[in-house]
Parts: sequence; C-alpha cells; structure tokens
Amino acid sequence: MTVRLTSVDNQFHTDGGGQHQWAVDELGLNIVAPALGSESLTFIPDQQGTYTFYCDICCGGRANPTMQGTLIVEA
Ligand SMILES: [Cu+2]
Repeated sequence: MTVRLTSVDNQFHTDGGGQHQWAVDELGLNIVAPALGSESLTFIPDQQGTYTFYCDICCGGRANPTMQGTLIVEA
C-alpha cells in the first residue's frame, strides 16, 4: 500500500514550520510532509492488527488523542 501525506500549512505555521508527520510506531513507519508539499511511502504490512498513527511534529503526537487515527491491517 502507499500512503501519501500532504501538508496544507505553509512555512510560517507555528511549531514545525508547516511540516506534518504520519507515524506508526509498531510498524516502524514515518512520513514527514514538507510545508505545502507531499511525501509518500509504499510498504507491505507484514502483520494484521490495529495501529495508531499520529503527528508528533506539531499536532500533539501520541499525547493528543483527538489528533490520532487508526490504521487497520486485514488479511
Ligand atoms: Cu501535524
């Protein structure tokens, strides 16, 4: 699968200079999108499960449950 992360914040955004992140610790995944840009990552999940993704650059990271999402990997 391919995940493409896009930041709609510019370089003047406080905290992180417009960068955002998509990180899944359990799968060792980390994408950082530049200000007003995109970054992609293609990977094949090797284990089923439910994983939390988050941005730790400016969105509060794992400590902010309102800014987290869930990645579900099924067979
Ligand atoms: Cu962010």
